[in-house]
Amino acid sequence: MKIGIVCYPTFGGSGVVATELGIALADKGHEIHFITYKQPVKLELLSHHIHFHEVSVPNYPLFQYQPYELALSSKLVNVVKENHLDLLHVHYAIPHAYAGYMAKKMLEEEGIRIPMVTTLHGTDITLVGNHPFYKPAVTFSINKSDAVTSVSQSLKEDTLRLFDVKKEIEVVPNFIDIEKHNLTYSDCQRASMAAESERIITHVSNLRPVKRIMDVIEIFEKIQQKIPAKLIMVGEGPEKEPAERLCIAKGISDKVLFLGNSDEVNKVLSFSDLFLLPSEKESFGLAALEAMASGVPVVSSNSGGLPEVNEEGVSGYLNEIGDIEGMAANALKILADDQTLSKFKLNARTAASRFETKNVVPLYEALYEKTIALALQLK
Ligand code: GMT
Repeated sequence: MKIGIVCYPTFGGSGVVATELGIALADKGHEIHFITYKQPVKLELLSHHIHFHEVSVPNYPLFQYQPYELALSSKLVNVVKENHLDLLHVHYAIPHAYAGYMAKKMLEEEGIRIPMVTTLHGTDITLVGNHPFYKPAVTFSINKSDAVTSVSQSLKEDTLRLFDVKKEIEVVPNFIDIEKHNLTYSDCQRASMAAESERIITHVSNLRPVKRIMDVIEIFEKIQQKIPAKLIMVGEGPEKEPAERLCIAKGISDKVLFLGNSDEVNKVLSFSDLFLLPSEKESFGLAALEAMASGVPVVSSNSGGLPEVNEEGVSGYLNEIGDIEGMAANALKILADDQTLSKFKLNARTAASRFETKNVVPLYEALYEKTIALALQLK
């Protein structure tokens, strides 16, 4: 199949999933066209199966806001026509599903019918899309998609609760290439982060308020009062500075390393002992799955789709949002002794294997085939 993938190219769950999906589909012989404003961060290599089409928005002083949707829908029309695409798969409803629908309508005028699959990722539904300024357009573009998927059962339920959606929503979970998480580390790499006697706790995110970064710091503060430990914070975002200030105020800044955005998350995970994800909302928690795939147990909140990923008492523990005491106590249970920690590490990897690429990508392929066949019938 010839598939156009529309996504955000930046660090962040939906862009990573879309990119990994494109790479996995290209490995299976499909022709993949990424259409976005920058080459996706995880897309290192272009090949004869993988193409990248950049959407540029010319800057015109009349506009206070440059019209990205307009540029994207025009680009989609051209890419679909020039490359004879069979299907568009848009990740994150805003504004991708909307621009995709406009492109479909323009193409129909020329007798070209292309089906569109929309994947809902989380904040496009629970945070941003739900805002009254966007809601009518998001509802419209979900209902006008030829097929809709969500990354968890929880997100499907949120979508049906928050929007007047008439389309069937199929749950296709996020996925992971376990082999890429088979990394080993040298003593010297670990030693650059922590002493041998210290446990390494890690958090990876875009450091936005929804991730409850201050909870991460407070949970860690309690852990390090009981056992020697270091906290590694990976990512950039608005909560970074307040978190750094909190570490200074608490007198623990020598135990917390802020690494910024990193291409070496898997390396950091390979020597981590515990992952913290106390988010306010998390439709799936790809970061938790990546940690588990690296054999790192997870202490998380029980929000959204996290209970579908992190298995209570097996790959880690789940607490109510904001339960700092509970999360610290559960972290200490896991880190208590080497034997318990090893058991949780092993379990985390086994639990992650439920989401292996080879089990999930065929679900998308089957959906594409069904959607294309339906579109052909309607011709
Ligand atoms: O985690 C983020 O805030 C980034 C965001 C995104 O859309 O890039 O992540 C969402 O999509 C990920 C991939 O499907 C999910 O794993 C995250 O749970 C989800 N984030 C939220 O729901 C807050």
